[in-house]
Amino acid sequence: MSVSLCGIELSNCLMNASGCWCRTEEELDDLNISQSGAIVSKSCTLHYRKGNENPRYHDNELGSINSMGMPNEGVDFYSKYGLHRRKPYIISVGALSIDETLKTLEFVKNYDLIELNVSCPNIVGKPQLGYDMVELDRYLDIIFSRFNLKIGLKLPPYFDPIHFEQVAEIIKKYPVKFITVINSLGNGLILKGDGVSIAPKGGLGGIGGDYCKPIALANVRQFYQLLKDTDIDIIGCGGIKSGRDVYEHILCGATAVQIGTHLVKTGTGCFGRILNELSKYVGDKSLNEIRGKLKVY
Ligand code: RRO
Repeated sequence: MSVSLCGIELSNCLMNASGCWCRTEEELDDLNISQSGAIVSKSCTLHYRKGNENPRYHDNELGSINSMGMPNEGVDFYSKYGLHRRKPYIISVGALSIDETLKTLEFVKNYDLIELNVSCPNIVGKPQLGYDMVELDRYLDIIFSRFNLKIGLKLPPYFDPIHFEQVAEIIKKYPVKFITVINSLGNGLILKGDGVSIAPKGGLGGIGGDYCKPIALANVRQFYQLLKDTDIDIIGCGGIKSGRDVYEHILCGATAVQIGTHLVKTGTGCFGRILNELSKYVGDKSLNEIRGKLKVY
């Protein structure tokens, strides 16, 4: 079940999605002793950030909605946590302004990989960078010209073939190590009774869980095909709650996967159960043999 992600050995292909069970020291400690193959931190900023007003998370039987607003302890905390971990550690950095991202990256230490989050849908007044091709290109140009770090990108869901092509072309210009697809489906709405279920932005928030799986699989698949001639790894994220879901992400081209809503709902025990289920689909093959082998007509 072990995999190599960007040259780093993981005991298995499962990890948490950034934002899920990874903000506080207690949560990170839970991940550290869980059966996940790696830990991903909450997307961090230069300083502590309170985030949006409550209630800001709600779930139902099909998934979740959140508008957390990137609450986090600040980069120094997540960097220092890297000293304690006993498995590969990915620090997620929230891409707010370019100036802040540059300053934050200066402070990132004690990590294996950086996941640059260019897709948070919940910052009031700030569009998702991943949907602005010109700005994304400019942003990456500045970052990669200043830093020689192992950086991957957390991308928003794309829906149109032309957007997949445009993003893939931008990514290929830079030494991007991996992409994580997808972040939550931005600005959805889940009702609770006759009203909204969360407070910020009039109830709009990022949608996770079962709602996301078909879109996540399509994003993994499309980027797998478009990035075939590179060594950029793909981390699948969206709608994973069983071994079968992981298997589907790997068939579409994922090297590793992240678990979000299901982890929040059920806790870190889900990693062991999902691994057990996955082993039945994988049999005596390696994950490398299965990756990308989606059958098509
Ligand atoms: O903190 C959040 O509101 C949040 C972030 Br940074 C993100 O990338 N995706 C999401 O659904 N919520």
